[in-house]
Amino acid sequence: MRFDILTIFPGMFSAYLEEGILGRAISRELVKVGIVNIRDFARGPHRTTDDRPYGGGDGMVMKAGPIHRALKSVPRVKGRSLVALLTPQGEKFHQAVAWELARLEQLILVCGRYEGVDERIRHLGIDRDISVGDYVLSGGELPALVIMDAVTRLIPHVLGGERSTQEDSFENGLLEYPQYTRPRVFEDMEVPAVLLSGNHEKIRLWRRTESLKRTLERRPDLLKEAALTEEDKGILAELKKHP
Ligand code: 4FV
Repeated sequence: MRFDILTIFPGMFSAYLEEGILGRAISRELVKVGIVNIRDFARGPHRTTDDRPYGGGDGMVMKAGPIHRALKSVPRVKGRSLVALLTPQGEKFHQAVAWELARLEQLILVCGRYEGVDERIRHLGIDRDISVGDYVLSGGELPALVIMDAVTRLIPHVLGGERSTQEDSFENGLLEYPQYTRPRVFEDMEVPAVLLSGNHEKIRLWRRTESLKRTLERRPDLLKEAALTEEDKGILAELKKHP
């Protein structure tokens, strides 16, 4: 998978691309990342990438020209390639979208700054607008990193044998169950005995019950979409009887 990032702050990415799961995926060439500095495609003595909004108002708007030229400079990978603009006005990013994007050969992410980008850039090669959440950030760089992280984890072999995404929150439409590790007692709090029992069926049932309980308490909206088994429905009925 290849990510190409269009930004006026390329330095914001370096550290994140050298560390952790993303850094390792890049060093193992499971993922390639190209960073394009939009300012390199700006013209004029000051190579400006922004200007005042037509119609007045506060703040500045990113000019279409530098973004358009930067976008045209990105070599397209054969196969499925998509250009997304990160914006609060976009479709909401969630795990199913991450899976969809993880099936691409190339994902090009355009990071806005200032009050946003000139609307006309949307008609010049942007396939989708994506939002990582209903809040306003100072730029699209963090959303780009969020999407790169969530998508990279889903690429085969990135997580390696020791880890699969199957148990992740949202993977099965539910929140994940509580996790514990050594020491067995911490601050007088003991690890639930079932987890030390070695009884895999009991452990599986406890974890499923805890997932359903936590989802019912914190995100009941997810239960509508989740693929629930008859066993799940039985557990939920019990949970609702004894909240
Ligand atoms: C954002 C979001 C976001 C808005 C104006 C960048 C900022 C500035 N992007 N999900 N939430 N973008 O807040 O994706 O240009």
